Amino acid sequence: MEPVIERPLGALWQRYRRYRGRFALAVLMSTVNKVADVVPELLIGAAVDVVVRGSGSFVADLLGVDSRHSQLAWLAAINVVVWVVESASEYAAAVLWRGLSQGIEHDLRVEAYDHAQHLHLGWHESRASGSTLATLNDDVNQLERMLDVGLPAILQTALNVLLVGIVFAIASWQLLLYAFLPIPVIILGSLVFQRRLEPLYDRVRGAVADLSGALSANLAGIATIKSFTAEERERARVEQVSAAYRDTNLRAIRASAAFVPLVRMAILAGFTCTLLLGGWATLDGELELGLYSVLVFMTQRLLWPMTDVAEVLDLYQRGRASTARILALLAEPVTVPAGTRALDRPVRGRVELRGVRAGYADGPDVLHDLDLVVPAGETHAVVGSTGAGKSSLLRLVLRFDDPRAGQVLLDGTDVRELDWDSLRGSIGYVAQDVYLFSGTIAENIAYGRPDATPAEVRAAAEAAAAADFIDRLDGGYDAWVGERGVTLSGGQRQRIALARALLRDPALLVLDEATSAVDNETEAAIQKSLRRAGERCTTIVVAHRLSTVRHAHRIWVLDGGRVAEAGTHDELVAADGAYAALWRVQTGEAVA
Ligand code: M5T
Ligand code: MG
Repeated sequence: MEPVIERPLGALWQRYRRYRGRFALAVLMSTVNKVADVVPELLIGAAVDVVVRGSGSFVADLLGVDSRHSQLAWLAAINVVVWVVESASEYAAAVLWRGLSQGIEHDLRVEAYDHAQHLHLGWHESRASGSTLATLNDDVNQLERMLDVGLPAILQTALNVLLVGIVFAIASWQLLLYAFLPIPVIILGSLVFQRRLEPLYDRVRGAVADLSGALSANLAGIATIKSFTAEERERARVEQVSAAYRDTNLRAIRASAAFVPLVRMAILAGFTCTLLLGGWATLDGELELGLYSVLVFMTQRLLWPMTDVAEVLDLYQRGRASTARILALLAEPVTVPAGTRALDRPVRGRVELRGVRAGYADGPDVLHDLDLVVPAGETHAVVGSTGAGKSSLLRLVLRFDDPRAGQVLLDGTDVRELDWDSLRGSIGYVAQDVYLFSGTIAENIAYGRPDATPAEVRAAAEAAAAADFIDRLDGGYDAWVGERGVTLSGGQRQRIALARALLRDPALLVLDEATSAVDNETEAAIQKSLRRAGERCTTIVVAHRLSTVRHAHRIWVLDGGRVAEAGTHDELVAADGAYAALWRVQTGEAVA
């Protein structure tokens, strides 16, 4: 279950306290800007007043200037200054708000990615990678519009109401009431709409994650789709997910768009009141003409931006839904936290499993009551039919998972107590499905030791019997592999992965079918160098091809998550059990 985030924007505010100074500055600039924005309107009124009343005008009183011409010149001068202030503060506000939104977005993206990296492997495996990607990318970007456009707009509207309210209050209490008539309606409407929109936008964000999940899964499996000519079917599936996104979005848009007419009707009412009642009052001599014109302009200026309230509400809801998803990811607990103990150096690589019982998620046990010891410096093999639990056992040693019962120990210390550097830093691991990063061959080999010299990289490649084919590649060690470069064969990829593990010079080498895809001759070459490497480290090898493991100090035969037999190759063949039967099949004796 995903953690539920109550009041996500409040939580965001708490989280980014460090931005409060910049936030305050942005608010200040927006305020200056807004004030400077209202002044010209007042100046219009004052100008009308000058023309109408002359030496009795407001400006004449204020500045003590009699001539109408100089009064107007004064007004023009003030106007120029105000416009300069307005433009400068507008620029400053825009830069500050954008900087704020970009900064928060960047921090959130990096923090969320880093947190996701530390989450349990099982968490990643249990959900579509595209859905996590949607949160890290799409949801984070969604914040931009809210912080960039939404927040300043809310602030501007609030300031508008305040400033115009002050002017009205000074002018006429009655008109203040009329002009502000629409505001309670708009506020009430916003609250109602917000409640209605909230679940709709949560669903929109969910649909985005589904869509992104489907797309990235399909792109990753494009070769399979083609080989089964499933393009039509996949198109239909993507169409379906995309239609679901379109429809949830449309529902949200329809609901939020209904708010605009409501706002407009309320505004119309307020504007009509000021226009008519104010006009009548002026005709009756109760209101100065200058003031009347200011009030009419002001009502326009006050109410017009209110139509944006609907759009801002929309931005706010979208941003809120996205923030909730990002914060939910950040609140996801790290269920396999690092320990704090460091191993004494040099690490020897002794591995022990004591009464280990393990399984995945809510599923049944995959390993039952497993006891197994790999003394330091020895090479042990784990064999058994597919699904017997070999990879699961290795995952426990690397602590990708924790056992349900029992203990996994490295050099006599429970792996749960070890820090990652002592545990994973001591292990060279080649996974059953090799992953190469987009980059050069050399970068891939040096992935676990980025400071390795070219000579060390070459030596590791030679030990993995990869040097020959790398030399033949266009570009050699600088050839690009992975997403943007040459695609290597299965066996070539395995050898790069093996070189990568060997370059670490690990205390414990863990190989999961690391040579399954190479030919017998290459495998023999690799075996030779592995035996040499094995003199310096402890090795656990999983293999189906028994010739790979026959020289191991000890072979553990797993069956259904239990140790069925264990011993050297010769002992197991002599025991004439499951291993011996398998050996006969592989050497062809059984056929005869
Ligand atoms: C052993 C189950 C799998 C199998 C059993 C990795 C993984 C495995 N399993 C899960 O339920 N979730 C998982 O994420 O565990 O699987 P294994 O350890 O991968 O078997 P193996 O390595 O001996 O098999 P193979 O084919 O690699 O030789 O029941 O469903
Ligand atoms: Mg496996």
